[in-house]
Amino acid sequence: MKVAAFAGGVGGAKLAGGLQATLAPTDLCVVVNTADDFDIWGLRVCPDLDTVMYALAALANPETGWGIKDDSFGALGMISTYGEEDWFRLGDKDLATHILRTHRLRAGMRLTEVTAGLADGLGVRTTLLPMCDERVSTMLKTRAGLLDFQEYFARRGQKDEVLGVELCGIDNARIPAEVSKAIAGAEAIIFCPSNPVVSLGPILAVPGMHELLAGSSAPKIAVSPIVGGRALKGPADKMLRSLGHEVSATGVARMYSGLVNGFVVDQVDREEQVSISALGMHVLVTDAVMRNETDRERLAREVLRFCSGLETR
Ligand code: FO1
Repeated sequence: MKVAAFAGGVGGAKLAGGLQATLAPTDLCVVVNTADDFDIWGLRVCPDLDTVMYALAALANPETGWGIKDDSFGALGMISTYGEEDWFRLGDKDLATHILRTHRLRAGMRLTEVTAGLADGLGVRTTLLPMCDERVSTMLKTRAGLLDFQEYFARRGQKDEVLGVELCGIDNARIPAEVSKAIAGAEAIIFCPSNPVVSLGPILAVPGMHELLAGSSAPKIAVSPIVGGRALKGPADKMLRSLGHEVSATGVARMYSGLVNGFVVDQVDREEQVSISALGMHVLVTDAVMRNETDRERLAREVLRFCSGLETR
């Protein structure tokens, strides 16, 4: 089954890993959020692309979910010695990725091509695609002012209440041909359990994305990133609340209403089956929390089986 998956950071990377382990290598394409990307010390950093890439290359740091396992921080220590702030924890091996990415982008390659080259270098056979080649930046309205995403996320530790979200540059973003092709050719489209506002939100906001999805007759399913009223990881629950959404699987399903025809919830949220079905979605209730590799593969298999079932209905 040819699958296109939409993913943000750590939650998306986990399910992408499970899908990769389950599918034939040429059958999976992961489209990743790039609105968290930013520049630091002249380097272009793409945290979500790297989080997914390292997970698919079995290089991810198991403690954080982002960065590279067993990385060292010698360069960052030296940068700090020079008097720069070190709140964004870039490891030595990770730095190599950003140096090469920046070098290749400056040489005129598209982010799509650069990402393919880096993933290939790490032996990743899954197709990894940025949502667009243009620069898009998530900016968050808070009481402390308009914050750049990483300022909010990594520097200030997600403590600010998010009152609004702006996607700077989104109007100029274009769906890359590779993404159009992957979605048009997909036999299942999966929204990974990523933050619906700042991870999958930007992917869905690329002009033409809704139309592209609507043009596909493939089953489309989303996996809830909210379990028992809480985010599996990160600030999604706080963000949903402050932006006026219901903090529940149903709340997320509502945000994807008209975009997906299937929704996956955890056992603890089984009672929400009724409210989600009322949105016109088929519901799969399962153990949706991925604690380890076994969980990832099991969930991926169940999700794919769910998609096959929707196909034949
Ligand atoms: N997240 C943090 O909370 N603190 C960090 O210092 C940090 C460093 C970092 C370095 C490379 C990378 O690829 C990701 C990194 N992240 C860090 C994660 C990143 O900010 C978030 O995962 C995403 O942007 C949200 O999906």
